[in-house]
Amino acid sequence: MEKATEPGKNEKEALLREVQRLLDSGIYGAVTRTKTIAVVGNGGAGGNILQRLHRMGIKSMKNIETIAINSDERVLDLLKDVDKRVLIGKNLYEHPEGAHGRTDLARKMIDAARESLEVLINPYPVLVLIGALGGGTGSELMVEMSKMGVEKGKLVIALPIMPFSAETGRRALAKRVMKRLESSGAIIAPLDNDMLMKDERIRKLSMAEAFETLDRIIFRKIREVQD
Ligand SMILES: Nc1nc2c(ncn2[C@@H]2O[C@H](COP(=O)(O)OP(=O)(O)OP(=O)(O)O)[C@@H](O)[C@H]2O)c(=O)[nH]1
Ligand SMILES: [Mg+2]
Repeated sequence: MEKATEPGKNEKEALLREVQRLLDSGIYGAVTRTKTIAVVGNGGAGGNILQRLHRMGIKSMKNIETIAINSDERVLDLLKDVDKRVLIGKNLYEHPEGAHGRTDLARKMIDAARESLEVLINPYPVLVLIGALGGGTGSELMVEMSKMGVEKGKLVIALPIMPFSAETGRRALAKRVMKRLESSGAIIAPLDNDMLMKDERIRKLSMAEAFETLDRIIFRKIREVQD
């Protein structure tokens, strides 16, 4: 990662323009002012889950738009099916590659992109936030996007995922982040990767298959929100 510099005005304006372009594109125009739900994938896990929800047919639900936000350019570029992909951190790094588990760094990247993120969520009265806690970007985005949405009077439903207990440091960080998320005013439906270790049948699956069982739970929860 290159050395951080102060965010330049031009780069901020470029991100704002990019977000405006995203909003002007795609199905957005057709469904403006209908009750569109933004399903937002935050950080690495959030984005990957969102991409898998596309494979599971999330777009067959009405009035859903998907948005992935991450500070890892390469990971974000892989999410081909997601409606809108928003890279943060470009104000601070030429090629942002995540926050390396550092919430302070993630917070800086979010602060530099705050204006654009506010514009991004503006059209949607309902936000469903997905992301795992314990890393840098997803943790901070879950908290900050929740607060931002609630402050703007939106219905915010957060689906935070606790990391495995075996990830000791991450689990401890996730617990602290969860407390902050709880005071954001969002409706919270927590999920836990440990759940995948407890079930005998799931334990026999590969990691990818195990994650898919959690994806299916998330899929069902989004359908409940949509109904
Ligand atoms: N259920 C589920 N959990 C995941 C998945 N991928 C990662 N995780 C969990 O998510 C936690 C956080 O990791 P990431 O989402 O990659 O972290 P990040 O938000 O990108 O944070 P930084 O890379 O530090 O900026 C991990 O410790 C895992 O426990 C996934 O596909 N499904
Ligand atoms: Mg990451």
